[in-house]
Amino acid sequence: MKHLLFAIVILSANANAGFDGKSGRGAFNNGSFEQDYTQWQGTGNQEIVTAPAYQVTHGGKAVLFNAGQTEPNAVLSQTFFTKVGATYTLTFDFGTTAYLSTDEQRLQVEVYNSGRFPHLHLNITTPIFARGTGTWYESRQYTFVADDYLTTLYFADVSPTTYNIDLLLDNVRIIKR
Ligand SMILES: [Ca+2]
Repeated sequence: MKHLLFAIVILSANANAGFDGKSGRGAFNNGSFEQDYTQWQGTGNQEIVTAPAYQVTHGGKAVLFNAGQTEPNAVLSQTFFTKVGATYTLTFDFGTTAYLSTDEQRLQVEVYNSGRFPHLHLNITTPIFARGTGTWYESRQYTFVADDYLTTLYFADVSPTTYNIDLLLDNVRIIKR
């Protein structure tokens, strides 16, 4: 009887667009940071910035890492429901804003399942270079196959320098194919 009850609870959670009221977790959400850090866990040197003071790629807000010559040490993650066996596309825009710099900013991207048997799907470090004074964005896209009902997307600012240069992130999308 206990097993039957468990199965019913899981089915109803899936029916409600994957939102679990108990854990507060749901489908991937707020990838454009328009609700600030809602759904995200963030530590280290990072903040929400708004247009037009900062260039963003979607809506009116983005995340800025290592601002004001602070150490690049930020970590930002979101855990969300996935369908076991489904293929997902992760897409995001990341940028650099700089003053008289051609230095590099570097973003580490990890995707791992966060259920009973933690397993890494993706671990990539991707660079973006400044071209003087201004702001430049690029997009990246990766795919992964979920093998758990909970998946975590993790970003880390692993930039080699902070001097007159910052890292931006916006418009993170996770789409089931
Ligand atoms: Ca945004």
